[in-house]
Amino acid sequence: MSSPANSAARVGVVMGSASDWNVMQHATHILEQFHIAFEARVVSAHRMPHDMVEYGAAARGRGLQAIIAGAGGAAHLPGMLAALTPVPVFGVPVPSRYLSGEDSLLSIVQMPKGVPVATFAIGEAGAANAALHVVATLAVHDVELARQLDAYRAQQTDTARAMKVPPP
Ligand code: RP5
Repeated sequence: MSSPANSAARVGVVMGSASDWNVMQHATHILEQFHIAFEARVVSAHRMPHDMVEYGAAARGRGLQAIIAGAGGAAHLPGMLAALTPVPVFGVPVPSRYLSGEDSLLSIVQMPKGVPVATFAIGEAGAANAALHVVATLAVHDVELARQLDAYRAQQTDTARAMKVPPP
């Protein structure tokens, strides 16, 4: 994993708690696969609000091109970061203990007009897809990354075509 303050990072992967890591690591695995420099750290909206403000305010100046933010429950982190920076924020609802992440999803997706958060599915698929969406966004201006994304999709198609049912 990249260090907490990686000056070369293009993407910030932040989460409300270390307990979110099991889900959020699915985003960092994708970024690693595509060789995109990232930093990963805990930035809790509720337990360290001043750090969150600092992180959001500094994001553009530090050269971050995207922020993937995961949180569970009253998941304010993605929306607050989106309020603090023009850098695009990709929100991942982390499954919560009592409401299975539906609370996280609604907290992240229901942003007021003017401050968007691109919101993904609850859990691992959402974390991976958030990173893939970052890859697709960066690939618009990066031919090599676009080639890698095509290869990733082609591989996925081959895997699906090779599937047999019932599974062995
Ligand atoms: C949120 O509260 C975090 O994003 C996490 O999903 C949830 C629970 O945090 P812990 O109590 O496990 O630290 O802020």
